[in-house]
Amino acid sequence: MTALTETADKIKSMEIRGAGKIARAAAGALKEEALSIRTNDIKEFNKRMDEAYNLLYSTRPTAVSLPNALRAVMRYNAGTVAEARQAIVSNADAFIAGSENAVKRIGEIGAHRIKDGDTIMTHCNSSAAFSIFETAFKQGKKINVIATETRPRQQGYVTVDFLQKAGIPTTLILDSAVRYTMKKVDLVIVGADAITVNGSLVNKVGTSQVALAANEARVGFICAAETYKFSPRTLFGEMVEIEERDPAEVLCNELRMKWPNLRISNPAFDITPHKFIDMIITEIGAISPEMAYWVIKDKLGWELEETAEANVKGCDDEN
Ligand code: RUB
Repeated sequence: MTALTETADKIKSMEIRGAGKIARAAAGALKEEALSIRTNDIKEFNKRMDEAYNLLYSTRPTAVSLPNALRAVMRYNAGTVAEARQAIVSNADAFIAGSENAVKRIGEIGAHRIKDGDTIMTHCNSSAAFSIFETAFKQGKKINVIATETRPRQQGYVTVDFLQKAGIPTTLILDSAVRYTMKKVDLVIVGADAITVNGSLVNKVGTSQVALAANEARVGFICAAETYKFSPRTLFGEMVEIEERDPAEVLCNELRMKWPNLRISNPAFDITPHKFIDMIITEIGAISPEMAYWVIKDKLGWELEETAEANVKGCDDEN
């Protein structure tokens, strides 16, 4: 097993999970692959890198950070293998460092939104959301974080583990207790797998229910998202694919055999409409969801050009 296939397997099996970590791991795997390919033939090298790209791309479908990271690393135009290798290594290093800085900056910006004594609800496990909690706590704000269990993979336990290790007062609740508990909450902060061009949020299934409950209770709903989680392809009308996962995550084998005709649906993510989101905290600032178009256009402009070119090329091919 190579470093590349090992990373692809870990993303697929969710040993590496969470949109930011997936993106950084994929960037690192492309770098390792570039360093390990033994050829002086640039065509052969490019072919092997394309295969690596495709393998990583196919691991999980929803987190837009993954294709954005892969494309950022694969932006090279080289005549020799040495040049190509150098460009990939420097692109990957820049992406990973930029991503880590973005999470840190989101923590600093987001902490301004937290008041001393706030009770904050979160769902699933998000490094960007945790960065905000940790920064606010280190600033001396006395916060209490309510973490949902997040069935079926219990990412809430990961969140609880982070929070407890950081010494932050934490309460764990069942997903079904969100609405009942909302009356004690001052603010909701969640992460993102993707932000669409109209500012809607794709995140762990159940996020939209948390947002609805927050809206009903007039509780602010904030999303923490690095700009590489914004989806350029949604500008061209493409939808973000919602990952459908194994029914075995929902019901044990014994019960599935007992009810052989039972259908099980296990979507891993859902979509929170922009009207339920008060603010998106990015590394370039706290913005309203309506500004998603500008982030895609200005911050991911290069990505957009390439997507547009690909679309035009696709049309020509069909004509
Ligand atoms: C993880 C999830 C997280 C986002 C943001 O889903 O929905 O909220 O990925 O995380 P899964 P981060 O566990 O299925 O990957 O802020 O760490 O990028």
